[in-house]
Amino acid sequence: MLRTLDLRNRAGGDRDYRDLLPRAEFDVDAAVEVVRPICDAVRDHGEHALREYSERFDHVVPERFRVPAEALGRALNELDPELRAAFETSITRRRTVSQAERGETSVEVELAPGAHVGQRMIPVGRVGLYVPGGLAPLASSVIMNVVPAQVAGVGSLALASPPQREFGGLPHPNILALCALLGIDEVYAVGGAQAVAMFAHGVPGLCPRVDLITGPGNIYVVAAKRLLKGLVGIDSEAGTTEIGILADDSADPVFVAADLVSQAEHDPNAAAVLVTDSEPLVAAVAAELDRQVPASKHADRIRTALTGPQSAVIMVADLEQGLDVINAYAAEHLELQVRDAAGVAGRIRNAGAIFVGSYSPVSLGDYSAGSTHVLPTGGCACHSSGLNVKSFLRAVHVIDYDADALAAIGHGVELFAEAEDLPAHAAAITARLDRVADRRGTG
Ligand code: HSO
Ligand code: ZN
Repeated sequence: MLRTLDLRNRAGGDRDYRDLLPRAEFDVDAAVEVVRPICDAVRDHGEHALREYSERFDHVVPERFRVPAEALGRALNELDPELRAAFETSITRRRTVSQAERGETSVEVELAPGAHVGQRMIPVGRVGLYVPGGLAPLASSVIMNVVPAQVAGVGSLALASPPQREFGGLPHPNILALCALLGIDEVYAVGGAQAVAMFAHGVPGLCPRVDLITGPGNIYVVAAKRLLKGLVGIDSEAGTTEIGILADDSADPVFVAADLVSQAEHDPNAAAVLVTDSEPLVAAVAAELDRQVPASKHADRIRTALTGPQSAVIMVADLEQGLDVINAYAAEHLELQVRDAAGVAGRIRNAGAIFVGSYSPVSLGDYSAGSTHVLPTGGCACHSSGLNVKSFLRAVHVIDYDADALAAIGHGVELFAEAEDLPAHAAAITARLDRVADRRGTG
């Protein structure tokens, strides 16, 4: 089912492989032009525009875009107790890891007597969290967005998710139940680019504008985030799901196939890439895919994803080449199903998240491992991080020099400013040095 790309005779470093590796088409710039009029209309016409796009894209117009408190309470009451327990486990684990992520919150350095520079981590004031509806409404994304934001100390949190026709224009009940469980009461039944525009511009009488928008979404959501970035902050541009697996002949083909299938289930454009030096493993995985795919509920989109140009088996000569290739690919999710997986994990430089060994499948991380599932896709893992507590904090430097401390280095600053031909910068220092000199003269 997966095509094979044989790199065994192509020696190179990880940068050499980047252009050879398969990747889904994700033309955000083209989608930006599609969403521009939508975002402009939400800015200019507020709820009126939301109504029009809801009708057009969601095929339902919610009675009220702000989900009433009773609907949140009802969803929680009607939640199956066992599922509730599973939600709670996931929340607890993500929260425990988030608290550790927060780490040292402020630093203070004394550079010389009276010369202090500190750094304070200040939470973003108001955040808009987006939870997709799409092919499968991802209730787990509520946890992945909300928990780190709460642990960071964000004061005002709003969440938007598309209205669902089958639920009378409300977001999926599991999404609402999770909001209730997490204490989020500002929830909007608004989806797609419209939701991003609502958060970025604000809608009078409905939703005050936010400072930062986070969360995954389809290409139109990503495009709207790209368009409105600057006006509002965004997290990374999470695109279609990807799984990369580095496996050797010790890997279990049942697990490897199941994990490739699991992420292919998200979307016909999802990417599944297996990097291995073992021909017997490739044969066994192929046989497993032939068995597992037809038996899957979403066989059609899984098959489309696995046979698409973005997915492949990549044959490498050995583990060393496999590491170069997998570092070049910079997978959103990377599984290591190799001997000494923990040792190999230490040699991974580019991946959104690393899943170590046969019993840490991506599906575990999608729900309950304690890690985030909002991760950089499309190779962005070589420069960006997944959503975490720090995504909701700003590092603010605090500069506190007294007169003597400034006087001690002031002349150098004046010289520096003059070297840049910015004499007014120098003058701001000189004014103070003169004052210190006067005081010293009279003192
Ligand atoms: N694998 C997806 C997240 C997800 N999977 C949610 C299931 N539910 C992107 O990381
Ligand atoms: Zn998933």
